[in-house]
Order: sequence, then C-alpha cells, then structure tokens
Amino acid sequence: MKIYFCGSIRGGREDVEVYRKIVSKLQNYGRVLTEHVSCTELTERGEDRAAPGDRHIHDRDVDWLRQSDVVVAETTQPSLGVGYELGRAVDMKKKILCLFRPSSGRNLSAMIRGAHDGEFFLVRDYSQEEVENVLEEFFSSLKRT
Ligand code: 6IA
Repeated sequence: MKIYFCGSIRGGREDVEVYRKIVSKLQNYGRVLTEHVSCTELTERGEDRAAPGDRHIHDRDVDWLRQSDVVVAETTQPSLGVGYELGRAVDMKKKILCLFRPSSGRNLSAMIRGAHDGEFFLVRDYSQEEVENVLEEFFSSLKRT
C-alpha cells in the first residue's frame, strides 16, 4: 500500500510534531511516499536553498500522488499546497482521509469539509489521542471495500 501524506510546509510548520506522529503510525499500514513532510528539520523557509526547484517538487509530488493508493492529509494548518494536492487527488479518484483538530480553534475550509462524501473523501475531526484509532478505522474500512 502506497500512502501519500499531506501536511503544510510553506503554509507554516507549527504542526510538524503532529505530522511526525501520524507518519510513524501510517508506516504500520504501508509505504509513506512523502515522509519528508514530517521531517522536523524542514522549515517553511530553510529548505529552499538546498531543495530542488519548485517545478521539480510539483512534478515529483504529482507523480507520487498518481502512484499512491490512499491520501491522508492533516488539514488543521491551512496550506495552499495541501488544498491543491487534495483537489488533484479527487480528480484522480483516490481514497482520501482529511484529519482536522477542532481544538485548534480554526474552522476548516468549506471546500474541504464540504467535499466529505462518506466514501472516497472522508473528513474526520479528531484529537491527538484518537489518531491511532482513527487511522485503524480508516485502513480497516479499506479492506472491506
Ligand atoms: O503550500 P505548502 O508548502 O504548505 O504545501 C505543502 C504540501 O505540498 C505538502 O503536502 C507536500 O506534499 C507538498 N510540498 C510543498 N513543498 C514541498 C517540498 N519542498 N518538498 C516536497 N513536497 C512539498 C522541499 C522539501 C525538501 C526536503 C527538498
């Protein structure tokens, strides 16, 4: 199982510890193609000097998205890139799980929450203590389909 994980980079790295925990749990279910998103050394500015150009990042990520079996996104920290990836993933008819923490005090975009269809696109409010169960529920539901 190839898993594409989405999390904010240039949108802000405040939730990187949350991404790290999610990615380590996702690794129990398959190969996470985008492990770098959870890398604590990757900052919203700092990576730019060493990183490949934006065109390369975009094309490589879209290619990984195409190869992936499922997409899991942490959407609490708003990110244009994550929104873009989700839109492309819908178009590719991927199975998508969007995770959102209401405890942040934020209000998830209507374009994400409103995309919930209970089948291909799932939006799940959660707290950090619940993440393990939420992922287990999602991946076992995939086995049943
Ligand atoms: O707009 P944002 O930067 O917040 O978008 C974040 C999303 O876009 C993530 O889910 C990533 O999949 C993707 N993304 C954005 N920047 C990069 C990136 N930068 N590398 C890979 N994916 C990215 C350089 C990283 C460096 C380790 C080479």
